[in-house]
Amino acid sequence: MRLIAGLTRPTMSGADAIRIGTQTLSAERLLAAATAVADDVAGAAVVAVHATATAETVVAMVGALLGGAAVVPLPPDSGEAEAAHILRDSGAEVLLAGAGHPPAALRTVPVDLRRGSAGSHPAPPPEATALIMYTSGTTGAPKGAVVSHRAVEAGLDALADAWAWQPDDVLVHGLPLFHVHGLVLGVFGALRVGSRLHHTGRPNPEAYAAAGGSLYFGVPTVWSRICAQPGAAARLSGARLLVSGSAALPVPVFERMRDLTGHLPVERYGMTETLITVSNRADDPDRRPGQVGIPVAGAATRVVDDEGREVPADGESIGELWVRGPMLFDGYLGQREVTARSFADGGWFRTGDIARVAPDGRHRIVGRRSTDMIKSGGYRIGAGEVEDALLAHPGVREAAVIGTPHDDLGEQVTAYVVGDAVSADELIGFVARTLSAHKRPREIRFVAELPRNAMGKVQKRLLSR
Ligand code: MLC
Ligand code: AMP
Repeated sequence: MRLIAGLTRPTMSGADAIRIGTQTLSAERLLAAATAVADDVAGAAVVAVHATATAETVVAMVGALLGGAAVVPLPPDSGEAEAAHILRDSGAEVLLAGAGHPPAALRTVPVDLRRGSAGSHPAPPPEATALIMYTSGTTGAPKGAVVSHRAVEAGLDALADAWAWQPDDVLVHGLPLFHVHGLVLGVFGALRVGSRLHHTGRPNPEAYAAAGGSLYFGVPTVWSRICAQPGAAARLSGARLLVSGSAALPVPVFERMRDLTGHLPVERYGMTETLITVSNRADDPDRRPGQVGIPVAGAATRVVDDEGREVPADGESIGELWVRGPMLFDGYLGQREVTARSFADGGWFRTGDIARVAPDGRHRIVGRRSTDMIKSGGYRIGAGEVEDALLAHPGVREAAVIGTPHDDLGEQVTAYVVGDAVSADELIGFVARTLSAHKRPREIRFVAELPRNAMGKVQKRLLSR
């Protein structure tokens, strides 16, 4: 399978080509165990994977892909409502899970790293769906972004070019295995390039420092925590490239990284729907804080005003960023109209991010069109989804959710609630159990009423940040 072509590289020889926490896998073991999974799921079109940060998850995903299925990563801490939605909406026929997964209303097949099969399965065509990744919009339940093998391959090849990512790199990160960053780049990137992977289990500064890799991935919260431990940061000075993405890297964190590690971090910009479309390059030492770089190979961008007219690349004019390229998704599963609305003529995807471009082509992301999209610790969280979860609690009469500034997480989920005799802790726990822990409000502000306009619509701009 082309997606994992790097597995046969000489760099992947040895018992620990893949290291996840304390688990190790050789390329041969991964392929044998994954082929056994492929035998198990043969004939299934859509397979969900309980996506813990374990070797079982990697084996399950590779196996499902080898078997010709589309993989749906299920965040392991998904609450009942979120998990039920993802499994139902995706049409998953089987759930693959390691030991200790919660019971699911779906045929569950255990993944065993010791099994093996020498069976063969026809390679999926480039247009086949590789992943259906659930991602929050401004309202409603998460939508499934349908991403093809072609898109993943093109996206990863473009990054290998931008970052001079070679088989002799050793990739280190500790990000979750159910989003683009940790999964597509952080697992499939290594398997495609053929560079060894060391996943640290959690993205802890000590674990990053001890890993001794050449290429490191982190979200800004991870880099900020590493910089708060100068001893750990200094141990990254021998790396080749430190890459930050999924949210804006604050200027002081960029500067601390430079001072403590001697590296100018490589910032890059992407989305679930588009994979990574804009990045700084390894061969360009002129990396400045706040700049996310230039379009990667095969990608193109436009920055447009409200009428869709391109604004000048003068480093000043701002507009919505549109992107195009072979790494884009095919659409939202079962949502033809929403998909159509998210594209402009010519195959341009409307990102919803506000950007400006300098005359030399370097991009900056300066904000988002909607206040209802929150980025907390690099996780994308829709305000509407959290409001719906809060409103399902009997003690909540009204709820309005916004992102407020947070030193560690970038933004935190803050909920304004009109409630009846319910505590903040109760509501925070309720959302964590209904959706997932990272979507829980970090703060509840109880109010007598929400500010509304004459039409009755909540005026979120009047809620203090
Ligand atoms: C705390 N916990 C609770 C809880 N309070 N659980 C239930 N109810 C409560 N009330 C638990 C959590 O389950 C978790 O357990 C632990 O406390 C800490 O969780 P947390 O609060 O989420 O940790 P935090 O410190 O906030 O995490 C920071 C972080 C995390 C950086 C580690 O935000 C993270 O992993 N971010 C990465 C997001 C990411 O990969 N985004 C990429 C999107 S792709 P436990 O068991 O887990 O310890 C993308 C495209 C692109 O954006 O461009 O890349
Ligand atoms: P997700 O769908 O979780 O992949 O989140 C995508 C969003 O993350 C984008 O629309 C941006 O708002 C944000 N994002 C990703 N990378 C960056 C970056 N380098 N700088 C600023 N925002 C980013």
